[in-house]
Amino acid sequence: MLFAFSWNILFAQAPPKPYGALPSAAQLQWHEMEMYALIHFGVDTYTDKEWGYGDENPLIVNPVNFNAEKIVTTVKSAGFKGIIVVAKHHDGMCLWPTKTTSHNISKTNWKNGNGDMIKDYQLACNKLGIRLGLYCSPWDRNNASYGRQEYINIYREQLKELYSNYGPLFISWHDGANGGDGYYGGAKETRKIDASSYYGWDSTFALAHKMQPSAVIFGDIGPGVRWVGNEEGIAGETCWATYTPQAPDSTKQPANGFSKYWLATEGTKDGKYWMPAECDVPLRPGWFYHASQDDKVKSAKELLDIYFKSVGRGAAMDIGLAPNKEGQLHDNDVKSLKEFGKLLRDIFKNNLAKNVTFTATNIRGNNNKKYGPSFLKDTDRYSYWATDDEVLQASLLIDFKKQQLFNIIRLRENIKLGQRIRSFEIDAWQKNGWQKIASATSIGSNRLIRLPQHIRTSKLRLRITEAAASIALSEFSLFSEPLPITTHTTSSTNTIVADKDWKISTSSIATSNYPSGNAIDGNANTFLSTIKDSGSKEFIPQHIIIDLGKQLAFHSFIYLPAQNKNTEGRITKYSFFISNDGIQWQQIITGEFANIKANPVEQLVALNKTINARYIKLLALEVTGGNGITIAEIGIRE
Ligand code: FUL
Repeated sequence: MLFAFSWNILFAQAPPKPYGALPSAAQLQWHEMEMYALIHFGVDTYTDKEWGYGDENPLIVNPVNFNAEKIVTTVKSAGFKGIIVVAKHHDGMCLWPTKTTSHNISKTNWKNGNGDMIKDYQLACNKLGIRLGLYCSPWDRNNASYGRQEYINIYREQLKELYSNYGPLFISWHDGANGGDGYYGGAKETRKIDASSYYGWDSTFALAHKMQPSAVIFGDIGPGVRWVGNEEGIAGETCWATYTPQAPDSTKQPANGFSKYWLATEGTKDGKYWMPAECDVPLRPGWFYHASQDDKVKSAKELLDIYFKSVGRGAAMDIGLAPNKEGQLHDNDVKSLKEFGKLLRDIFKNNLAKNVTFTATNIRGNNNKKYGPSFLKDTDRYSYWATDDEVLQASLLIDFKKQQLFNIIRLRENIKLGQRIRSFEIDAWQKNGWQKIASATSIGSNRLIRLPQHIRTSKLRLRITEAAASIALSEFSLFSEPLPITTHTTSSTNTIVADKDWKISTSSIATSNYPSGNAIDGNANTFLSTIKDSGSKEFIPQHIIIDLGKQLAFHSFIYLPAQNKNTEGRITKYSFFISNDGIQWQQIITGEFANIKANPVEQLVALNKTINARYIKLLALEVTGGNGITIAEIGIRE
C-alpha cells in the first residue's frame, strides 16, 4: 500500500512526456532570436530592378561607402538578433570571391577587386554579437549550365565555400523562385526545370546539416523553418509550429518552389515536422534599393504591427533591408528601424505581472516547487507551470489587488515538450463579473494578444480550453503600450494622374464584377480582371489601352495588380506602347515585373525620357497563372 502510494507520487511528478514533433537545438536557438534582417544588394541595386537577367556587367557594382559595421549597428539598434545576407541572387553575381564562377565581386572595382562583402559582414557580426545567415539563390540566370546536373554541382560548391569560410551560420536560406528565361552564359533562353526533382534538395540539406549544424534551413519545405507563404510578413492568426509540406501534384515530392505554400501561413495542427514559420517582408515595397521608394519606407508603427502578426504568432520576423548604390542604408530606413527598436524596448521593458501571485486550478503532482505557476514569471523559456497528465483544461487566476492597466498579454509554452495547447480564453474582472476579453488558438514559442484598447482591471483569468496533452506553459506576462494604438496601414501607393476623361478599353473583356474602370479609379482595392472561369485555361497575350483625353507629358508608368490573395493574373512580362491617334503605336519598353507573384506591390517603370502621348497601351505577354490579367491601378507619372 505504502509502496503504491509513493510510486504514484513519484510518477505524477515525472516531467510531462513530450508531445508530437519537437524542435532541434538549432530550432530552439532560432526561436529565441525572433527577429532578423535580410540584406539585398547587388547588380539590381544599380539597374533599378528586382530580378537581374544575368547579363549585367559586374563593373556597375561599386558601393564606395559600404561599411558593414555601420549597417549591422543599425540592425542591432532595431532589436534584430541576426542578418541574412544575399550572397547570390537570381542574377548569379556572387558577392564573395568564389572559385566557382568568374561572375563575382572580384570583377568589380570595389576595393580594386579585392573586396569580399560576405567577409565584411561576418567580421562586423562577430564584433557586434549579431548572428549571420546566408542566402544563395538556387536559380541562377547567369550560369551557362543552369538546368543541367553540372549546375547543381556548382551550386553545392558555392554552398560549401560559404559554409566553410563564413560560419557559424544561424540559417541557410533557400528561396523558391526558379526556372524561366535568363542569360545563361549567352544562350538567352527559357529554361524550365522540374522543381520537384532538379535540385536534389535532400543531398543539399545533408550538406548544410553536416557543415553548419547550428544553422536551420529555410525554404518552402523547410526542413528547419518554413516560408510563411506571403511577403507581407504576416503569419496566420492560428499558426502551428508544426507543418507537413505538400506538393501541388500529389504524385510528386514537394520542394522549394513546388509546394502548396499557402498552407504554410497556418501550418499543420499536429504536423509531421517541427517547422515554424518565418515571415519575410521588405522594409520598402521592393527587396532591392530603388530611389523612387525612398518615401515608402515602412514606419516604426507599421513594423510594430508586423511584429504582432509574426513574432506575436510564434513565427519569426525577417525584415528586408536594401543598401543603396553607395552601399549604405538610406536615412529614412535608419530612422524607421531605430524608432522601431525603441518602441519595442519601451513596450516590453516592464512585465506588469512580475510580482503577482498566480493561482492555478491544477498543478502537476501538486508539486508547487517543481511545476507551480510562479515559473510563468521568470524569463526562462523552458521553466514552466505543468498540469497532471489527464488535465487538458485548466485556469490561472491573477489577482492584482489593485487596478492594473495594460493592453498586451504574452504567453509561451515550453516548446521543448512540443506544441500542446490548442485554444485558450482570457477574462477580465469588470464590475463584479468576468468578461471575456480575448480568445485564440496556437501558442507555441510565443503568442501576443494585443487588445484593441487598454483595459483596467483588478483580476485576470486565463482559461486553457483545449490541449492535446497536459499543459506546459512557460510564460504569462502583461505589458502596456505607451502609444495610442494605431491600426495597420499598408504603405500607400502614390496618387496617380488619373482623370475623369480617361477611357479604358481591353482586348479581352473584363468580367462584370471587375470592370475595366476599376483600373483607373485611383482605388487600390478595386480591380479589373479578365480572368474567366470558362473557356481556354491558356493565357493568350492581351492588352489594355487608355485614352488620356489629351496629350500628356510623363516619365514613367505604374502597374499595380489586384491586391487580393489570388495570385493569378499578375502580369510578369510586358511591352508598353504609346500613340497619338490610337492607331499607330510606338513601342517604348519591354520588360519584366519581377517577383510579382510573391510580392504584388506597385511596379514603377521609368521610361528614361519625357513621353508626350495621348494613348498608352500595356501589352501583357505573360502572367503568373490563369487565363487573364488583373489590374488594380494603371497610370502614368510626371
Ligand atoms: C524571393 C525572390 O524571388 C525575391 O527577389 C527576394 O529575394 C525574396 C526574399 O525571395 O524568392
